[in-house]
Amino acid sequence: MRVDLRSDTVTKPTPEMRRAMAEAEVGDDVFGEDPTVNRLQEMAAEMLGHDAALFVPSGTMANEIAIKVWTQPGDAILVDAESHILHYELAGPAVLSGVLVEPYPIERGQIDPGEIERRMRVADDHTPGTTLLCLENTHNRCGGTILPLDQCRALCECAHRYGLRVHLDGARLFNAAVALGVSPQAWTRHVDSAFFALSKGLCCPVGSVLVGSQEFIREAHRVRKLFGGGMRQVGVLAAAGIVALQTMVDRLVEDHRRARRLAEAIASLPGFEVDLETVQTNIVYVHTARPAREIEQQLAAQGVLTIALDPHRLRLVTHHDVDDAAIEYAIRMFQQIG
Ligand code: TLP
Repeated sequence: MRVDLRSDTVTKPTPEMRRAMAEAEVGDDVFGEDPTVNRLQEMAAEMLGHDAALFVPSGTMANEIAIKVWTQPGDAILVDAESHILHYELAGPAVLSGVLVEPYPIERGQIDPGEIERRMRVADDHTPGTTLLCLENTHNRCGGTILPLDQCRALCECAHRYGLRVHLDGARLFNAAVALGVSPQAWTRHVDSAFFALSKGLCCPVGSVLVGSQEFIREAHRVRKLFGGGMRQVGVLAAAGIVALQTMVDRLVEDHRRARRLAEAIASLPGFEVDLETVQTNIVYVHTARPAREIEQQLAAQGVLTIALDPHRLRLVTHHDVDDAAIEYAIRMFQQIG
């Protein structure tokens, strides 16, 4: 058996998506003339409660476009110390936007607005001005944790009080929404820009959607071209995104249920520890007594694929293409190698 728990990015498009892709009406999207892309963007803007949206090739590009639009070279931006932007985007903010990235602490997905306030810089002859606060929900490196709604509101209020913009990395925003049984707007109504990924738990082959005001999206469209992300008859991809928003959101609860089952079973085994409180959606971090790389290899030999992210930390992500039988098999393999 092969059970791929490395990431929800490994999901394949469903048969319904493939049909929609084959039949998609298309046009030149750089001219704004692809009807399928336009429809996806309208749906996304409405679901997230913003005026406009832009289909982009990846989540990384969505974050980097937002940073570019909201800043000037020499500005400072605040990102949490475990964020995707800081860890996995190749210093994009420095390279692409020329900004100083200033990390603030996050603890098991929790952020203290006081820490944001302490790091706020007002521009003068010596100091770069802070112009952007970035948030992440769900939080990848904290274990798929959900940004508490009251914390989101408090953080945005604090940032706005100082004239900062707020961008939300919502790669897995729908996981958070489904887990709490609320609309994604519960978070996005407070922020100036946000994106969600289609290519993770929602199973699309490619794509993310960035939302914001008309003015923000107009500028984001220019920056997308600058970054080489202007695609042409891309309705063939957007068509899968429409199917995803219609059919793949509610089923994310299944991924969460399976992540919990996996987490509880592994937590009971010697040599492994799981902080069950952080298992709120589809990500499970396992702390390993032995080197994580060794466990990763032993599991892989049995067909269970995971990622050793840190020397003693293994990441497991549940998704559409991992069913109950696959989860039980993975648990048996943990028992066997333990
Ligand atoms: N995350 C990937 C890897 O890059 C780590 C994964 O397997 O989880 N924001 C967040 C919170 C993400 O988790 C990711 C992807 C991105 C942005 C970037 O999205 P893509 O891969 O579409 O550029």
